Amino acid sequence: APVSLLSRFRGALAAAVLGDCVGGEFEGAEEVPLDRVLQHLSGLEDETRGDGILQYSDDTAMMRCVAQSLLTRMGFDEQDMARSFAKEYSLAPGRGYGSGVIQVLRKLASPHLNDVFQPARAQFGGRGSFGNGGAMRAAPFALAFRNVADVMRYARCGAMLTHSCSLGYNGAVLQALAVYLSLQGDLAIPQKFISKLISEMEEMENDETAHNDAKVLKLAEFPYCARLHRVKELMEQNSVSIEEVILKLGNGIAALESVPTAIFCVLHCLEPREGLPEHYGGLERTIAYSLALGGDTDTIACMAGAIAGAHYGIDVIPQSWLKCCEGAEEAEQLANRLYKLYSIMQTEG
Ligand code: R7I
Ligand code: MG
Ligand code: MG
Repeated sequence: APVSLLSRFRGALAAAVLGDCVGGEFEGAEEVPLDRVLQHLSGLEDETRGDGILQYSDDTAMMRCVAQSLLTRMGFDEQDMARSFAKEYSLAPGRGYGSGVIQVLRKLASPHLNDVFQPARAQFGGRGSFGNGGAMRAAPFALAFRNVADVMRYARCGAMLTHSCSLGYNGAVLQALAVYLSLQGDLAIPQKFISKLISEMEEMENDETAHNDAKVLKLAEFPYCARLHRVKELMEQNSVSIEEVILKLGNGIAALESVPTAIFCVLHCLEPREGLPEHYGGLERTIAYSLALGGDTDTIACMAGAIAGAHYGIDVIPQSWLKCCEGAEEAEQLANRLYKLYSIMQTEG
């Protein structure tokens, strides 16, 4: 049966939280044997584990702020979103935030701040952060706006509240775009999906600031497009090793080293793969595969989860897995509310 749009909305946010919660176990691990991943995941089926035993991290905390702010303001309001991030951080500073972004979040709490984008611009010697913190929370933008230009524009602005380097905010744009296309059912034709991502990112990266950042950081001229072309090449290969994925796409905390990787995880797991249990569906494969890459596992699984969840919908996510994740239920509720907002926008044109 076709997957309803509401099911896709709920799947996107719930699977993002799932990825964050189950990925926390391996964050920063260099190599994660598949056996350990599968053991970790099958442990979630144990009834005695109790509700919400796996805590969410900064990825989910900030994604919730984005969704909440888009809902209460019925659109993007930078002041409100900035305040929401700052408040969330002050209430729960121990969620594993990046070491740089903490300074931004502290400054955003100041009542005397006029320009909410200024603290982000002061990061890392004035170039801004290229971390994946903008991308990890970008999914709700794809659920809040009808057309692709708005999704991209506001995902960019929302990321710039903490990540002013083009590598940081363009990673967020790419992640929001991937979720958006997945919601539309575009993953049914993977080649079309990746080609659309490349053509949109060609436009995003055709920009003086982006070219300059790429040059300073000694990257290809169109860094995201270059990575997406590698994703395409890996898709065309008969077999791909974990080592090759890490080498060609990365698994690190930089947005460039993780957003294209998350996209690859989803595409690679559309089909059954050797080493992954036969009873796993695509969503379960995507989560397991993301963890097996090691590195920034919570964030890569969170981003891959959002894209995959938007494709498969909520109904195929194992209930036992969701039950173990703190905040999974709230994510579904936020998705329900975003769906309502989306429906209103649709009728009003
Ligand atoms: O990007 P950010 O919010 O971190 C997100 C990550 C996710 O994995 C979360 O799960 C959490 O664990 O953290 O936080 P930032 O502090 O902006 O960036 C993360 C890290 O990337 C920084 O602490 C730096 O180590 C590195 N980094 C940079 N290093 C040098 N120069 C980011 N930008 C730069 C840079 O310009
Ligand atoms: Mg985290
Ligand atoms: Mg992380």
